[in-house]
Amino acid sequence: MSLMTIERHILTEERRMGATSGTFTNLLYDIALAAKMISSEVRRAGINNIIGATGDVNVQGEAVQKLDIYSNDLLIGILSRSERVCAIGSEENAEAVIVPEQWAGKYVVNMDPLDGSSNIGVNASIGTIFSILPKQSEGKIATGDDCLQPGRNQLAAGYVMYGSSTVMVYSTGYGVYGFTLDPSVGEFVLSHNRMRFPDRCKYYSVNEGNYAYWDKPTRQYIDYIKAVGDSPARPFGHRYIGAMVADFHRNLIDGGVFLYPTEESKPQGKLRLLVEANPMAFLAEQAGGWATSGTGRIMDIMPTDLHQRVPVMMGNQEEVARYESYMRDGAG
Ligand code: P6P
Repeated sequence: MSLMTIERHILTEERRMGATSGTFTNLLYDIALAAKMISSEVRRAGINNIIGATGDVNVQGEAVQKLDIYSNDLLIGILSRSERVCAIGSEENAEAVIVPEQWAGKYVVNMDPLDGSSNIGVNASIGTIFSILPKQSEGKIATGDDCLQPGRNQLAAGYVMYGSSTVMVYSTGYGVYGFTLDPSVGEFVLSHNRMRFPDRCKYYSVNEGNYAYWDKPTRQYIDYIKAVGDSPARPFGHRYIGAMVADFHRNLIDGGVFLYPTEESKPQGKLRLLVEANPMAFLAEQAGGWATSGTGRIMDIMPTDLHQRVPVMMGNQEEVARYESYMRDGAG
């Protein structure tokens, strides 16, 4: 039986990208290594006293979990000493981390080191999200603006889901591939080859508790997919776990859409453009889906702030198009 490990797969992807320096391959190796280490901590969180909040609040105004800090420090430590990265934009850091000249490389990484961390205490799925971009600024030392690039500039993106098993999903622009961690040997092994959204949209993922706060077109769209009907077969099932990675992963495998729309108190939605929406939008498009802010392609948005938020609807292409028609014209 020929096992395709993520390391071997990354090598084939790098050749397809025409990148031969090995730097890109090594960067993805580093992220896979960090994923294995975070997975080990997540699996032991209830034993090694790493569950729970630190008592701090992050730049997002959210309670910081111990695993957030562990994951963020680990990824920054590995990436900033890898000689492949020049700047890191993290959900946990107010400013971009600029790598010193002696360690600086040619790639930028934007990341959410531990997404959905409110799920830690209840043993529900959580994830890591990453986005890899080219350095744009002149000179060896990056600037914070190197992190502020539109999603269409991404060279690669992916996520790690710490669920019933640990799965790493990534794309370098040549399709989406999923690897399951075999803890007995510590290897990510190819388990989902060329992932594509199924044609049928089976699920929708949104926090229904916020229905009263949504704009009217969003409420009308959700009412439509909950109504009994054909073409498409409705109502869609509702699945929402409070971690974007887990909801996205289920919709990618079973067919579905994920939404986090604007609300009265969240005029730009909740999700962060650079560390959540853009990497997941890259994967959505690579898997034959689409990703919109409701009024336009997420990956075309020109960022102005490291932590700017964006309304999100992504997944099944037909449903994303339908939602955009509701947002443009009212009821479809
Ligand atoms: P709510 C996690 O905090 C996150 O950023 C996403 O992973 C998730 O989809 C969303 O927020 C959940 O937000 O308001 O429904 O709890």
